[in-house]
Amino acid sequence: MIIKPDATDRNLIGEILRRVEKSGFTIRALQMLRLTPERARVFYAVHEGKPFLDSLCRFMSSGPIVPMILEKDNAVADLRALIGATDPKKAACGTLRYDLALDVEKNSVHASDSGENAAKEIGFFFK
Ligand code: 3AN
Repeated sequence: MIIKPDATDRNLIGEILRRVEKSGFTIRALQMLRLTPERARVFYAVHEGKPFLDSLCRFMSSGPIVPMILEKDNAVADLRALIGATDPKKAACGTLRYDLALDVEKNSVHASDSGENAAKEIGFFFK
């Protein structure tokens, strides 16, 4: 999972970690860093060609982010249920994005969408 710049900017790191831990996830590693736009583009390579990619890379490099490694049985599905849909307007009531996200781009958190992508994304941020 990654806490995105819109959330670090609004002092929501603690609130997000509280929700994640309360939902049964164990934080195994965590750091705070700032990406360059070029590094953000490598991270979001799957979105190459999408109209929102340039703006997304500018946003993801606009301030500090907090990538972390989370552990739980069924972690991928459970985390996506906790955070809600990509667009907070479509996210279910009570989900993290429903409560905290600003819009479809500034949606406060990123979560891996499969075990395979989680392994890749962990390798991107952690040795
Ligand atoms: P999720 O983060 O829910 O897995 P993805 O992987 O489809 O969503 O999209 C990656 C990121 O790209 C989103 N978190 C969001 O910041 C941005 N994004 C996705 N769709 C749009 C869109 N239609 N307009 C603007 N930004 C978008």
